[in-house]
Amino acid sequence: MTLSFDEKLQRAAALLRGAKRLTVLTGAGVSKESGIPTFRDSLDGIWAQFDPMKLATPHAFQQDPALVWDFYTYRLGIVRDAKPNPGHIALAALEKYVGAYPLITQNIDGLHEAAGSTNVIHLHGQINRSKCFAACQGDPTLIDVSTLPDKDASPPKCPHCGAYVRPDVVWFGEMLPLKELNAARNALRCDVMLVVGTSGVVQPAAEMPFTAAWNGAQIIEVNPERSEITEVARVWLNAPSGEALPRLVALLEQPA
Ligand code: BJW
Repeated sequence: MTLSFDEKLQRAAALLRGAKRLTVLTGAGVSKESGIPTFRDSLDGIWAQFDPMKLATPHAFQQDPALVWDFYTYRLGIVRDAKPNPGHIALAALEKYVGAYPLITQNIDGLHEAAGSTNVIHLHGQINRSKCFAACQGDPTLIDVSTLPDKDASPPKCPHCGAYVRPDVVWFGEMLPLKELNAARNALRCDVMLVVGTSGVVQPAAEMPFTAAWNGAQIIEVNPERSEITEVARVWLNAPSGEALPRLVALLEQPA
């Protein structure tokens, strides 16, 4: 039976109303309506313009630190100009109805906190932070670049050991930060998982909805396009998150 979009919204709202433990997983799609490009959209995705193997691996940084640093400085500029969109705001407002819940994000832009979400788990780091490439004082050795004498260098050097400073993001082939990874894995013991704006191709985030479903969770997906997650979704809201999420949260304000 094919449900209308309104019926799917009602079904998703019913799942959220009944949730005892909700977890949310987000990807680049949730920030697209804030003007931050996704990675894999075929026309305007970041990887359609730039080669990830030349820009988002430790090897790439060792080969050409200036190129990689400049790429992230350019993207930091986009992030600094961006504001949370109605999708981020709806996810923060959801806490009013279900209480504070773990929000696992692959995004590095900080827009969930800017919208007011209180329990954000950053799986892939944060672009507005920098750290020593050599992790000389432990992992991560965070560096406040604005205080460095060579802050305009591309890239600046670590004040402790002289290694290059790099963005505090997770590149391909790198381990995810252990504390965040453990927090995310604990959050997979939930009864409802809302998955928003991810293609579901990058591990280990991609396996998380499948693990949650295996643990008994009902999966709600918000994504205008079919993704690797759609097959496990109980409800697929095929619309942009800036439209679908405010409508979903508005339904929670009404009596069931
Ligand atoms: C909307 C919308 C709207 C549009 N509303 N939705 C085989 C070979 C080599 C490596 C591997 C391999 N198999 C597995 C690996 C490991 C690798 C991996 O998964 N690779 C795959 C690509 C194959 N993973 C890793 O390396 C990870 N580490 C790891 O596994 O460690 C263990 C290990 C260590 C050593 C050796 C072996 C294992 C680390 C992954 C790090 C990912 N980093 C990036 C860059 C971060 C920094 C930066 O920003 O530059 O993270 S890559 C990029 O992809 C970024 C994202 O967080 C991540 C996920 O992307 P996301 O969010 O899903 O975005 P898109 O663009 O893919 O999708 C957007 C979606 O939104 C689409 O579905 C749209 O339809 C939708 N959308 N508009 C809602 N308005």
